[in-house]
Order: sequence, then structure tokens, then C-alpha cells
Amino acid sequence: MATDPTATTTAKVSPAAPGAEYADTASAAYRNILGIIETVEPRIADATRKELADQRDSLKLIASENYASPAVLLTMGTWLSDKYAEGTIGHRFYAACQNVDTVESVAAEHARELFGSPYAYAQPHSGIDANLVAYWAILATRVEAPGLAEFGAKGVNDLSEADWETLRSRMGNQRLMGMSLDTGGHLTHGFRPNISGKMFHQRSYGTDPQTGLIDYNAVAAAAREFKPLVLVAGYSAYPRRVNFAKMREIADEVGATLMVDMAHFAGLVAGKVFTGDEDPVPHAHVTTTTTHKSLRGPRGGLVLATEEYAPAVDKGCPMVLGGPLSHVMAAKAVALAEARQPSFRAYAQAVADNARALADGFLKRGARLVTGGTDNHLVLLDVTSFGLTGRQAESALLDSGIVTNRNAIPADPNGAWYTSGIRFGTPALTTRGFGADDFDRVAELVVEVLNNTDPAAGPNGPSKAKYAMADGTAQRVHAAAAELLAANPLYPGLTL
Ligand code: DSN
Repeated sequence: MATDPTATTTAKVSPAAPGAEYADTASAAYRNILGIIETVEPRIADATRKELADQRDSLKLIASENYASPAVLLTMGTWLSDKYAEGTIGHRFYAACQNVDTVESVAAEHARELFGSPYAYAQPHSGIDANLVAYWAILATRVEAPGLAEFGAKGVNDLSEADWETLRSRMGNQRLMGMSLDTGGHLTHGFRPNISGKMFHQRSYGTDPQTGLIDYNAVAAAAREFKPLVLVAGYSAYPRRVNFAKMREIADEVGATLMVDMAHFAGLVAGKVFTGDEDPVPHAHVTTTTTHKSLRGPRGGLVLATEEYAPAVDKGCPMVLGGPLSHVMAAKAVALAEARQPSFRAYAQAVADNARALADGFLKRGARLVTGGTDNHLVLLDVTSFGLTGRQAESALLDSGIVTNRNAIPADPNGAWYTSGIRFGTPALTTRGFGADDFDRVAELVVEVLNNTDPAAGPNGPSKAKYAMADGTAQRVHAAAAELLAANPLYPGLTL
């Protein structure tokens, strides 16, 4: 075969997690750390060791979980935790924050470079916090400034109680529109159990009942009618990509701020699987994320914003956040540095390829998927065709060593607690090195469990939680899962 002289050879990069190359050093570090903890509270050392064993020994398919590298994990265990640093870089309410300034600056710099954003805020402690920072920043930018001008351009500190009352009622009457919970939206997108559902009047957009896909014309029509101040795009259980350019067009048409919550798929954005119209950052005014899901960092949040919204986001602490967790910001910086490596792109692509393999594995075995498949990192299985609720299916899978979470499906007949779906995600097992064939085998094992599980009655008759599995199923699937796990070890070379 003739070779293409213009072709460039690219080094093969591993999609697996970094860490194997320094496993011996990390092993020694963890042995020492756990030995020290043991002398103070042995139960904590014990639970920490057991957690590693449990994570090593189960098929982790929770779409929002992952395995951070030992470098990320070790970064969190330092004296940076001991420092108070409320405020922002170079402008803190405490003395001696020079090293925290460095940490926060490096984290923000990596985030800006990785996502191509003019501004990044690394302080939020979680996704909920990041969204709260974003909502407040949008209100402050869009509502407070005109409000203040009306009050004679007084500064915030000069406002009287009556002025505040007026501002409060105005801010409290703002509108937010996000994706409905049963079609994949998140609680923080304006739903009652979260403060966002109390701060805003909320209306949802859903998906097309036939295809399960977002219907942008329907979103536009709803937005024209409702006229939200904030249009939220993003999801935690929608197995498809979103066209953020279209969402921005809709936001612009109705005068809304487009906020994208990319917590679930930030790793696919960082890894350039989602580009162009599918990359939220160039289209959104404000983008929020967690750092621990597909992005594979420490547990925490991040906000990206345009120049217009940056000054208000920067006031996140102390406006709505407690003091920054400097040790976690340091770990965010390390994780973001890892995500800038070529191997992270290979990882992100493998996450999406593996999700497709998992979906195909379900479909060829006759299972029903919401939207009929996936093109991101998650798959939503409708378990009603197995005669089960999500709760029963989740429990039966867990008994068999398969860790998932139950999830509502559109117009769920079993509601948000028992549900009719199981959500699967590929980020964690892809970090272990699982490939497409392994995910096909995972689909086979899941279907085997569900085919061998039946609803069972409770003491008071039919139950949405009780179930019975055919004898031997859990043991058989456990053994098959153990083979897959042994072939793709978690933290290879790490011994405690
Ligand atoms: N816990 C996250 C998830 O599982 O999607 C969202 O908060």
C-alpha cells in the first residue's frame, strides 16, 4: 500500500488515567498517610482502604463519577486546607494569602486556556455552588445595575432598606427557563427543592415525545412566550449533544442570558469531542461545571464567563460562597493541567466511543433506550420493558456488582423516586482502560441481570422497590464482572 507522504505520524496516546508511571511513589505515600491516620482514628483509615477495594471491585457506571489521578488526590491532602482566603485573587479579607493567590491564579489560567474562555473562577465548592454564583452574577449584571441607576447611581452600600426592598422584589420576579427534570435537566435549573426554584419563576422546556430529542423550535416558541431573563442549557441525563449556537440564537431573540451547565460533559468539551456549535463556551454568556465528572478532577465547581459577567462572578465569595477550599483549587489546577495533555483528548474520545458501544450492546439485545441511543457519555435505559421500576433494576444490578443510578425518563410513569430508567455513564470505566468490546460485555451482563429479575410483593401487596432474582444470577454476573475488572485495573501498581 502506498504511503501518504503528507501524513504526519502522531504518537499513540493512552486514554487511561495518568498515575501508573508514578505508582510506586504514590503507593509509598498512601501507605505512610494511612499509617498516620491509623494512629489517630483507625476506623477512618479502615474505611478509606475499604473504599478503594470497593471501587476496584465494582463496575462503576454512575455517569457523574470518575477516578481522579493520584496526583489530583494527593494534592488535596495538604496544609493549603488550613488557610482562610475569602475574597478574590489579590483582594482577600485575610492576610498572608500570597500562596492561595498563586494556586487560584494557576487553576483559573488552566481553565481559561483549556476552554478558551476570557475568564474563569475556580472557587465554587460544587456544581450547585457554581450555578448559584452564576445566577447571582446574572441578576447583578442584568438587574441590579439598571436598578441602581434608577436610585440615583448610589452604590450598593448606600441603598436604603426601601431601595433594597424594591430591588429584592424586582430580582425575585425574574424568570428562568431550563430543561425539565424528567427529560434530563437538573434540580439547580429552577426546580423547587433547590434555591433556583425559589429565586426565579421557572418554566421548563422538554423534548419531542416521539424522538426524545430537544426540539429547538419548541424551545424558541416557549422562550418567546415566557421571556426568561436566564435561559439554561445543559443536562444531567440527556444522552445527546446540544446545539449551543441555536440556544444562543434563542436567548438573543428574547433578550435572555444564556447559561450553560456543562457539569456532565465538561470532559468532552475539554477533550475537543464537542466542538463548534456543540462547544458551549463560545456561545454562552456564563458556563458552569463541576470538576469531578467527565473532567476527572477533584470534587468541586468552576465558572467561566464573558468579560461582561466576569466582575459579578468574581464576587462569588463572599456573596454566596464560603471561604475557598485552597487545597481543592490546587487539585483543580493539577487536573486541568492533566486535561490539557494529548492523552486527555484520547480519553474523551474513548468515553464517547464507549458510550456508543454500550448503547449498541443494549439495542442489539432488544433493550429500549431513551432517544434510541447516545452521542455523549451517557445512556438512559428504559427498564419498563423488563417489567421493572428503576429502583428494582438499580438494586438488582448493585447485588451483581454493577453500580448505576435510577433515573426518571420522559413522562415517567413511576415518578422521580422509583423511576423507570437506569442511567449509565462511561467516564469512570474508560479511565480504567475499558474499550468498546468491554462495554458490549457490560451491556450483556446488565441485560442478563434484568432478564433474571422480577418485581416482588411487599408485606402490603405489589411494591415498586421489592424484587427477586433468579438463583445464581448475582454470583454469575459478579464473576464475569471480576474478569473485566481484573483486565482493566484501577490505579495499576498502586498497593496499600
Ligand atoms: N449528582 C449529579 C449527577 O449525578 O448527575 C448531579 O448533581
